[in-house]
Amino acid sequence: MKTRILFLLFLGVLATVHAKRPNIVLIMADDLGFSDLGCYGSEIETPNLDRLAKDGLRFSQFYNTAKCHSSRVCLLTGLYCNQAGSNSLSRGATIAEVLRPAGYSTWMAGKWHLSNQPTDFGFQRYWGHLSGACNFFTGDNTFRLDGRKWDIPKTLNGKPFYTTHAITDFALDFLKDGKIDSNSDPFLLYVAYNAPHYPLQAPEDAVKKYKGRYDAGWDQLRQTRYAKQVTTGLIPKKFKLSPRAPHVPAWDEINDSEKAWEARRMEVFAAMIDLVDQNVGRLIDDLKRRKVFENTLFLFCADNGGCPFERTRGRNLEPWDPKSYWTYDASWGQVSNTPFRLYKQNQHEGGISSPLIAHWPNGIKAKAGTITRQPAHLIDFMATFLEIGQARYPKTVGKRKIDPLQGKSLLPILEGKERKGHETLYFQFGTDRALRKENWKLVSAKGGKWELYDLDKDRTELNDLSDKYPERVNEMSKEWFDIAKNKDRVGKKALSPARGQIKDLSFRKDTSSQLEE
Ligand SMILES: [Ca+2]
Repeated sequence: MKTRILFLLFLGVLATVHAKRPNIVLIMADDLGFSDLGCYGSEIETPNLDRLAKDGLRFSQFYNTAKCHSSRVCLLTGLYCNQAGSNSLSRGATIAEVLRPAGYSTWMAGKWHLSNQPTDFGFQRYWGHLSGACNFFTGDNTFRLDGRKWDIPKTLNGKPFYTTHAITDFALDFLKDGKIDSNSDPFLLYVAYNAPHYPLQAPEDAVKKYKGRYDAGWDQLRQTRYAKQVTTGLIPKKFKLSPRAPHVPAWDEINDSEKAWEARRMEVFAAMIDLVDQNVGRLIDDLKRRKVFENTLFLFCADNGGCPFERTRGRNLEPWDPKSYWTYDASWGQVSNTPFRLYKQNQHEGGISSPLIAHWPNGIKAKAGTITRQPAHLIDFMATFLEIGQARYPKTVGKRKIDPLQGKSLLPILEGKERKGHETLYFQFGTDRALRKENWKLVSAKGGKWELYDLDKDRTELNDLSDKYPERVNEMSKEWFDIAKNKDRVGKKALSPARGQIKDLSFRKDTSSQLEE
């Protein structure tokens, strides 16, 4: 009898522990730079995300991989991109595949950008596009709903179709169909917005809201954002604002018609982020209405820094015309990445630094509004979810043999403690490379010369110390090649030795001839 009572008590304890496991809403924006949210220095209106940061926790040194697909692999698997088998995920288990057996419902809405589809990798439900980028008004032929092809309608739920809205609509449908309330099983909802990735497209009223706001140009805006980052304590004053890149002209030197064009494309970029924030607000409202907001771990991050690629075509069309295809380039890209250098694809801080906002009233013990300076990486999500979801990291999933977990749980940071961080953080995309070891960072752009920075003194990477500490460069580069070859298993090309010179990086291109089309 006694044993039976004890056993029932044990079951009771188990049930209570299980009841406390949080829901997880993981949101990733696309090509959104370090400074693009209000709470990271921006003038773009993001009140919903700012409130999450104010009541939760912000990271000042959170890293992605500087590129779309590789960041998604790290986020999903807790491994470095090639280590996980890159797009194929052949050596990685996904967060959905580990949380599902632990009793979580697993849903995803938005951009996939990897092999097969999310429903092949543990997500019970999925709506979105498998492609890396597509038209925000007319989509493409890669849209899927729960594994089946999905045709883009003219309107969805009474509104003209627009991907950012639609992603949220389906995320809300999943919550509704799952009958989510405070008694239901926990869920993982991964929302991958395609905004503000190009093409820069947004409904007319959303763009008009920002009319005239960028007329002062990029030089002044970088100053303004930097000043806000310093005032709010996000960036210590000792980190100087990086100077305007040599391939970007001074705002004062470009002519008036160019200024008008440049300001307009930033208005659209801002509108796209504004709309992401409004849609995050819809998710928050719904979770509150379902009385599950308090026990939901909400995470918001981005996959890479601001994008430098000039790919505009259809410059003569308005950005709410589905036939338009605008991009911004390195000039505003550098604003997005304030105060850092370089862009999407580069492993300098401008490419790999992401906002990370964490909000979870029942779980975060750090003081509301804390800015943590502890370095962390996308690979840490898996370890965090295993811990809070009481899930198991598998050795195999189906026929896939899974590599040992690389990330470390963020839970100690959420609880306001110092965690034992990563001994090294490794970065690679193409021939862009970096290795971070405590305060030291070794980095090379486009297979160019290794640069060495002391991130405690110089996070904006202005003072290259490689000539001063050749042995450290030697040691760290050896370690980079060792990880690249043996752990990440990158291809041969990515292992080519670094050259002596930094290759010229040129991004700007004149598109004014398109106006005559
Ligand atoms: Ca991206």
